[in-house]
Amino acid sequence: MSGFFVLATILLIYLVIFQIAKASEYVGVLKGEEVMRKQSNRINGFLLISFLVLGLVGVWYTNHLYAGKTLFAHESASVEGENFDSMFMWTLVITGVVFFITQILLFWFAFRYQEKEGQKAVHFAHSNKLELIWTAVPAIAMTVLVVIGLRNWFHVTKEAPADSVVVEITGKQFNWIYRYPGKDKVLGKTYFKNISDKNNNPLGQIWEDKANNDDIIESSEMHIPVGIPCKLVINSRDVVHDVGLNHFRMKMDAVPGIPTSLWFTPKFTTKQMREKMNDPEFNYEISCDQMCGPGHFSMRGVIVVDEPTEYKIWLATRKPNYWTAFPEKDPTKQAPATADTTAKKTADVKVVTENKTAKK
Ligand SMILES: [Cu+2]
Repeated sequence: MSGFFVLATILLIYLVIFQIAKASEYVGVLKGEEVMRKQSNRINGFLLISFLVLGLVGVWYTNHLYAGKTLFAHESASVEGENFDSMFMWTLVITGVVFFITQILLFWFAFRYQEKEGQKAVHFAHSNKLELIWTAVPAIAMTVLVVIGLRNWFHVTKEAPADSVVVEITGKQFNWIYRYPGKDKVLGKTYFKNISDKNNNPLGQIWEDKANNDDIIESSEMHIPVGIPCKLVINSRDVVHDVGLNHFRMKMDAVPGIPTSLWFTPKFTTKQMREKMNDPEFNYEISCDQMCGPGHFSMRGVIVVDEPTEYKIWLATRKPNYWTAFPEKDPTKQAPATADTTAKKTADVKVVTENKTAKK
């Protein structure tokens, strides 16, 4: 019903405008075309200058409304991200200056130089000087911006420092899977046809590759240490996703079959950031920045930035995915001969016996 009223209102508004236009046309015929044109020129001039003033007030108001909430809501949480912040600032300053100059001139000229008695516009078909200015100035400005952008891009996508912590992050509909290379510091090879959630092989690890035996897989949170460069190897299991790390000012597409990578150095631990932001609930987030399907909105990942020692302890308590896929290879599940309590031994023996029975 409300749809019908909206439609009827739009139709009525259209009819009113149509009638006004028609009426003013008749008035024009009565008054004479010359008088009518001058009058509408004055109205247009006034409307254009009002638009300029209202537009500038609108620009000021939205900036006032969103100041500190969108861009630069907090300082970059990564060392490399600082470069991106200053790049954004420079881009904003340059495009801002151009915006104000061009928009003010555009509307002011339309108002100032409207048709007037005895005033005639100068007309010239060609000016080398003008052409040179309006080609060279934007070209130089754009080159500066592009060069700054490329320099920052090459910096975070180049080979990461040798002491980097490596984490592989794989997007899938609709969450993220994190993999750590384990003690050998090598991520084992994967093959997409091996991917099987049922067989505890969510990334398709090739078990013949021994580098896979100590790889740790996590799906709840990604932990990284503060102050140490972190290299992300980015993958996708299905469609194109995008790892968005707005606190660190980083972002990279996750493309199936084409691993991408970037690196950054976290400046603050999650704990420090909670104090800084005065928000005990604060978490570093991963957002999927590429529309990837109906569950896209739910691809929120959490990054926990720890002190290096905390990180080491956390990592040491993780189990390789190899043990999950092949529980019989898990040494912690096999009955240890010594150094354990009798109760534990009995429990382990029971597990082993059960396993054996299950196999039969
Ligand atoms: Cu997505």
